[in-house]
Amino acid sequence: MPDLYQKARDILIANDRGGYTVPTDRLYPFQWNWDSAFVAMGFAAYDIPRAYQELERLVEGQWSDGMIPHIIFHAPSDTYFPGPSVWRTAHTVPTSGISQPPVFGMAVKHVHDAAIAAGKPDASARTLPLYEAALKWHRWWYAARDPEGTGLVALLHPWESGSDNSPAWDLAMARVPTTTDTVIVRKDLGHVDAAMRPRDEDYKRFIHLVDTYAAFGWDPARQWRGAPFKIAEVQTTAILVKSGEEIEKLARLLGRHEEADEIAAMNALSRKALLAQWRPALRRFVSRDLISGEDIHAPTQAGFIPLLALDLEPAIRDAACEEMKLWSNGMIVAFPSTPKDYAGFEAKRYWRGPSWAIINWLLIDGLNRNDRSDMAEDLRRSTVRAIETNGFAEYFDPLTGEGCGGLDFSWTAAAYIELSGKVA
Ligand code: 9WN
Repeated sequence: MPDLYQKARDILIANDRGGYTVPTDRLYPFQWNWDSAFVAMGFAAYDIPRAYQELERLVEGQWSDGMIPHIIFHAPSDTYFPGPSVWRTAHTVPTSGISQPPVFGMAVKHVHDAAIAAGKPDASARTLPLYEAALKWHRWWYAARDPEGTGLVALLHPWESGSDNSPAWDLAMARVPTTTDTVIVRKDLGHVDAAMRPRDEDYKRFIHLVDTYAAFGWDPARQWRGAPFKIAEVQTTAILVKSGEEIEKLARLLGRHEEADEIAAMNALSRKALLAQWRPALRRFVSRDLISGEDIHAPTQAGFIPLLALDLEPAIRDAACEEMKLWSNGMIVAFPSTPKDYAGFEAKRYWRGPSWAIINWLLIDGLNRNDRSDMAEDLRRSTVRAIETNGFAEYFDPLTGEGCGGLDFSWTAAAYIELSGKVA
């Protein structure tokens, strides 16, 4: 077995906390939602029961209204802020009160397929409750985060995007007050260089939003009415549709035909809405700020994630691909979360420029879907090379290739297992 493949597996073992995987030691000491979905797909390559378990443990945090929160606090830890006492949610396994990109449906199908391919007799029985959890969660997205039925789901907190300090939120976040009821005690700066993290100003606004929604008792309707930050977002919607397609297939395999039709209708609505967010002059898709009513023009990787969920006509696909090539030009590690000629670009600051293996994973799937296997293969090779050269870092400086943020990172290990093409 090649060394790095083994190293990736060792990282997942080291980050195991009892059937769930923390993103990395100390910096992120709990179970994170989309991290675990990627990790489960990594496990599916060589340990199917453990892959199922990762998703089952995540579902322990699912709320009765269907939301799967972005953090599940299975066990206490004082190395992260904000912890359960800041979130003040009512769930019995303590959780945060917001969600994260719904990669879960993709993961359930991926693990199910691996279980079937391996001839596991209990595959469908073990998949069924996870499929049901996914369906409940998808219904939640449409009910709670698109109550007007537009097809684009909205985020009420930047942490819900998974791209916390993206330049896409700059204008919307500038309107969010910096006042908080909570004392902010940043723990992240004890683990990584402040130059790689969101700024204090960002944290004040992140926590202002948490305080606001906690005061609404985390009620989705009250949050929708009173949210100071509300973005109809293309990356999340595209991931929702891709997962929606996967759970629609599962519904049919499991004989749940009415549910399959219901899911297909949600997917179709969102596909149409996503396509309407294409901006030919920008050669990418854009999100919409629901408070200002305006398009968000700041350039970020999110503008290309819809390739994952849409079969684009050649003119649109080729324009998007040309733009992607422009952004990748001169990068040691593509794909930058913000292009280098944008004023807000910062090569090491988290979601303001760096490249992320899991984003590349999604883009590779999107390029393959749209018959651009040439570009997909380039991106796959460059992602694998970045990890082989710079280690299993949380993310990479696109200009130098330097590994940044947390080290021995679970989702980078999972991406390596998936993208390196190596097998145990
Ligand atoms: C807040 C765990 C998570 C990822 C996110 C990433 C970062 C948390 C933080 O770490 O966010 O959720 O405290 O910075 O932005 O995508 O899921 O890896």
